[in-house]
Amino acid sequence: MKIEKFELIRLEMPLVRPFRTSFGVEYGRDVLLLKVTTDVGVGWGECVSGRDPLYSPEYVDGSIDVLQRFLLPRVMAPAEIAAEDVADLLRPIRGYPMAKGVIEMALLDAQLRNSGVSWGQHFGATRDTVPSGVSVGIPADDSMATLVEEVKSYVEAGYVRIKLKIQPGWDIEPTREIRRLFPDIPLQVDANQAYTRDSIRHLAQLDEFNLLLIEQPLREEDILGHAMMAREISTPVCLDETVVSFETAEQCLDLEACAIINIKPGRVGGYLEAKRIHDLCLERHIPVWCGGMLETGIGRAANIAMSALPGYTVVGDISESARFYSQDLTAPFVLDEGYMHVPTGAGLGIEVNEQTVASLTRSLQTVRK
Ligand code: OSB
Ligand code: MG
Repeated sequence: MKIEKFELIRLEMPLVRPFRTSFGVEYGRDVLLLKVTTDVGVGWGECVSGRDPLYSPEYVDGSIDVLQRFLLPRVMAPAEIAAEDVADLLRPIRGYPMAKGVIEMALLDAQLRNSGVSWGQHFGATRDTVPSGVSVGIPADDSMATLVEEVKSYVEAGYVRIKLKIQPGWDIEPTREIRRLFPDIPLQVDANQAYTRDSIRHLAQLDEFNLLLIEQPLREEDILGHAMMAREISTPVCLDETVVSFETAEQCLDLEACAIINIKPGRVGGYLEAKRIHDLCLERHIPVWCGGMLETGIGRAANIAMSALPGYTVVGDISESARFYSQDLTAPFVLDEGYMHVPTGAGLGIEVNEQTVASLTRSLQTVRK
């Protein structure tokens, strides 16, 4: 492919309700899209960095800066490029997996659209629908009634798995209450690094609730601490933030720091790296699932397709557009009896509504070759 230009499009997308985790509250998402124009057509990518560096060190202004200063110039240097070349070309630049991943995503979309191959076909999807789970934030008013109301609405909508966000002071009791009211629903919790090794005995109290997993209880760097916790509690430990690459995934498995991995393509530098981690886990019989980063329909399309790969045996954070947005940037993704349909069109298989994008755009920068 020959790149003609990149467009960095930054939008403000209001959330249908505030999303509160152990690291903060979000009222709207600061969305960064990357549109590439090439000699074979156009491609879209969605960068999953957040407004502030709270989930990971990367944040939207940082992603934009590193894209403009270092990443886009490097991918535009060769006369021709394929999506498969991007990771190696960008390896000398440290960090910024989300910014790197969005370049690869946009180029792969252009490439696949041109060859008539869907995201799912390209990566080896084996199913045409995937089960849908939903991540439930900590209530803005700290009230159990609010949590119960929200969970109830998702169960009624058909979600087949519920994930509760927890933090010190909001953990055992809310989980107990949701388990009491929904004795059979597949349930899991996510701490986003909010605990220390001193909390292992405390978190062992979750063992009685028959949870699918506990996600990222300790600091990102604390692989050993997770291995210690995994030995002391019966709830399976799942890692999210810790797994920033194939190599960290391999170390976590070798050290038995987790029994399950949440693969977020943006966090590991893109969908190709996500596929490598999937393959490793499949070979080692470690179940994986696809996490979410409040994606619009653009990122959601790709995540749904990845979730249809054979190793994704745990329900992902694959909710419908309306879970986060009243107006999506694509035709809305909707639940069909608890399942989402894997897009079948070429590339991401979605059409971006450019009018909606334009109406929500706060800044647009064009980088030409
Ligand atoms: O830890 O999984 C997480 C959202 C933003 C940042 C981190 C996380 C999340 C979620 C939302 O849990 C998942 C989704 O997009 O449905
Ligand atoms: Mg998580």
